[in-house]
Amino acid sequence: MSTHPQQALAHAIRFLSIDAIVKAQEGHQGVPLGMAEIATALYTRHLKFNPQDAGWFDRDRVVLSNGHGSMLLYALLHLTGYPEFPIEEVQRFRVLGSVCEGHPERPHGAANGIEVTTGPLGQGIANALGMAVTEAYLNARFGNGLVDHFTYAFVGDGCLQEGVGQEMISLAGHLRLGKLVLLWDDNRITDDGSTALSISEDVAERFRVAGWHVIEVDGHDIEAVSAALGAARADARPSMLACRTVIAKGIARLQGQRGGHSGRLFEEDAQAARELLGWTHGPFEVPADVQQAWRAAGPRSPSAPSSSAWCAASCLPVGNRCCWTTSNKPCRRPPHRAASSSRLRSTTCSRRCCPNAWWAAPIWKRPPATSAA
Ligand SMILES: Cc1ncc(C[n+]2csc(CCOP(=O)(O)OP(=O)(O)O)c2C)c(N)n1
Ligand SMILES: [Mg+2]
Repeated sequence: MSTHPQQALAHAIRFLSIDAIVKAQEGHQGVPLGMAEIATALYTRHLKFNPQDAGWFDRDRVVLSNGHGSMLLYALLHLTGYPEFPIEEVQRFRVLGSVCEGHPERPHGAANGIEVTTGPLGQGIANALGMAVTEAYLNARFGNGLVDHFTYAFVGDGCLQEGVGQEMISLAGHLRLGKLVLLWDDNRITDDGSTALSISEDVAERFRVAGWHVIEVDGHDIEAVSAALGAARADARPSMLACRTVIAKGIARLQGQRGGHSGRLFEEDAQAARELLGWTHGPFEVPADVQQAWRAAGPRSPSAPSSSAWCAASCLPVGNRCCWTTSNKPCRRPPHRAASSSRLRSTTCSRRCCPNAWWAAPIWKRPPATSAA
């Protein structure tokens, strides 16, 4: 196993997932164990987010299209410090009423870090496409100072076998949605067994011919995944990282096999994984240095992300009036609420302080083609 300095961060995802699944006596370990390094690279090096302000408008979006791997998301939300995901909730994985449900559920009320309800394979990548279209439109309309975020989606083999997946590939390539990045868990296994049983085409090639930027990478190499994410963000085309992974990595009895998807895990598997990976900590225990490194991931994000900081930076005051409020007080509501759909359609703004340029900007146009790498 790798001696990368961040390897313990990935293992924290692994062992929280194993412990929660053993306790629940069911769950899908294949995704969190196979994508732990990918998620570590994304959240600690690239993602713009603020656990203390989960609904901050200009946050990067993360969609778990392979929603059966929900423990990946819950472990991340716990480790990075989202208040609704204390360790007690992780321990209640799959218990009725827990926020850690079998598949992620976006709450009706305040944002908690789950961007969208996922479960039907492929649906999440269509959701991610919609989010990326929205960002591109609002970015063109309001400018980088106000709207400038990426949409990342974790996707599995199953998502890319669904019809909706192909529609998404086609439209995102056509629209050149450069801020859409898919992270494909290319483990060549589904719950039916090897993907060779059901698909023989070159999946990455489908993306290439649709105008995507495709990078093939070892999904267990944190450094390589991080470099690929950097390249993805710099490219004007939508990007797909084909991350070669081993399903259920760390569970010797099941890894790389069909049973890795969701075969029942027992205490003995958890113990064997601890020995295999050199994890000396007890169930649901995250060592302080690892916990600290995870907690630093959100504040590390650029732009001091929070609704108030972002709003203060985005509002252009006239006198001491704030663009998004009628009072002299600082912004209370982020513009996405003030900018209702009817106002978005209008080309003029009733607020004195709002630059007409924002509203008069032409609706989003497809970016020009760039030369293929
Ligand atoms: C539309 C749809 N059909 C079937 C399922 C049931 N299902 C859940 S996971 C899964 C297999 C997914 O395989 P993959 O994406 O490769 O996940 P992995 O086994 O790698 O975790 C299936 C068929 C589903 N969730 N949605
Ligand atoms: Mg798979």
